[in-house]
Amino acid sequence: MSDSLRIGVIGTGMIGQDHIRRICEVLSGAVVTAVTDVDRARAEEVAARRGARVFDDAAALIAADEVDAVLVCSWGPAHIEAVLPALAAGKPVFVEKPLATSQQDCRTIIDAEVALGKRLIQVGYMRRYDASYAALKATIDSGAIGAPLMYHSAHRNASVPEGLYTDDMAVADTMVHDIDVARFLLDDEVARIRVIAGRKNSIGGKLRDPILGVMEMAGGAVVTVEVSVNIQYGYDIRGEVSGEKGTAELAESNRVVLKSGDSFSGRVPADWRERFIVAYDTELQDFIDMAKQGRVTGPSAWDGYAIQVVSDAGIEAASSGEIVDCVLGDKPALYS
Ligand code: NAI
Ligand code: ISE
Repeated sequence: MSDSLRIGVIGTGMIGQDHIRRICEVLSGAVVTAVTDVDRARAEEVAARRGARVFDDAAALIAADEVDAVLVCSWGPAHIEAVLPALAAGKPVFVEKPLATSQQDCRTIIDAEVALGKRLIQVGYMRRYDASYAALKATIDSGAIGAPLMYHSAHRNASVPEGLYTDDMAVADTMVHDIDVARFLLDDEVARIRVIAGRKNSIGGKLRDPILGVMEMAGGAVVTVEVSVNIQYGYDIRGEVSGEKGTAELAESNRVVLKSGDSFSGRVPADWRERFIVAYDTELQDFIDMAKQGRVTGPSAWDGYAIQVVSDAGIEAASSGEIVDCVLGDKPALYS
């Protein structure tokens, strides 16, 4: 391997281009040598700007000598067709969330990685790399608030593309991040979930918005997650853990509180690219640093699978109104 990790990017859409920008302009130790996209013109435009080569498809890109590691930024249903060949080629692979779009596909990926005997997959659950979430986790682990009893999360998007964003996506595309954070903060798996939809935000048209997910962790802690996707005022991410002898919550993410006249105010981020910009940088730098050593340590295929199980259960719970169990089965030793 050359000094720089040579990365091939599959999917040059919104987040693919954002990750390419950070690899080329912000991070160290890696270069983008190859890209592919089913929209060839888009891949060519990005490649021309970044000095990369365009490949016909994911298989050709993964097989290329000039690709040491793979970044999968295509649509969710296409993730598995890139992750499995990358594993078979023994190349570290960073795959954007979700790992795959069915539990069976996630299991197939886990089986392939377990058969390989080492971790090569990192899933793009970037909140674990956010300094505020890391501080919240450290506070819980320090014992300062005693045993955690409840975690309250709010995940509010200013708006979503009308007609493209569906009811199920509120769970499968958006709540998945909060599910990951709950598992991370509480160091536990989700045992069951209920999803409540009350009064609709009329701005969202027919969309079932907002929703409230209520989860019970295996150890008994309770998690609530508000997902709102038409909140208008910005991208507002909140989290508070309530423990036996105290509470700990994410601080506001803006750096300055302005006091003027008789009020105070601060900026609300526009979207996830602004709110989590440093977390995305940190997760990818971690991937690059680890991949250069031939291993991967970030959010794992098991995390991707466990989140998919809860996401599927959440979608079922939202349509049935019932409490749905989340059954994971045995966790392979590779992920312990
Ligand atoms: P996008 O639609 O802007 O880009 C996806 C690109 O993948 C498109 O250019 C499309 O032509 C291409 N593509 C689709 N199938 C392909 C295939 N089989 N081979 C090659 N290219 C293919 O979508 P966006 O927003 O960039 O999302 C991509 C992925 O990133 C999704 O899985 C999404 O959930 C995830 N994402 C993660 C975020 C995070 O906060 N971690 C934020 C936004 C997206
Ligand atoms: C998007 O796909 C993401 O992953 C963002 O992090 C999330 O906040 C947003 O709701 C999703 O649509």
